[in-house]
Amino acid sequence: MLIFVYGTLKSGEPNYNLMQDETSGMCIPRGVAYTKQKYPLVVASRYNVPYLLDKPGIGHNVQGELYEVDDAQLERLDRLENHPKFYIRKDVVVTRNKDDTSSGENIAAQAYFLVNFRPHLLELSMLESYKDMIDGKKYSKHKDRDVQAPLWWYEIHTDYEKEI
Ligand code: PCA
Repeated sequence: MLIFVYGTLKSGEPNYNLMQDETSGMCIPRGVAYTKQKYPLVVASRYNVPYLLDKPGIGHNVQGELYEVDDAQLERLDRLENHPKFYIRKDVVVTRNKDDTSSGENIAAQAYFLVNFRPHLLELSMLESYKDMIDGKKYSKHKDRDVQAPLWWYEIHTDYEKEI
């Protein structure tokens, strides 16, 4: 299947190593793509994590990268993204050309969305394309976090109560 990555899994970003290590799964790059619908893409929470919010029609036609993955690689990505507890992997339609978002080809892929997000996230600045250190916000990798999931998830999730 095709997975559309828009955040830290993109080439050059902090979790890209997961897309490159072929020992535990297949992951073939299939180029840059854009969501056909607009979505809010924000960087939020204490660890400056990028989130694609499941709210079509707001934000930008988000730029990302397509990868063809097998079940083993998908399982690995699902583990990193904590699907389906934190992000939810859902269908998304993308296209190769930025100018094609209103017509043109439809490519069926899946992406990791934040579904149960707190409304304040919609007040943040919405990106067209993620890059670590945007607005000085540096992403913290899981191993560098002082508070582990799900204890800090209430910051962005409606499904978790404040625990710390
Ligand atoms: N990793 C996934 C979702 C957000 C993130 O940082 C991605 O790059 O698509």
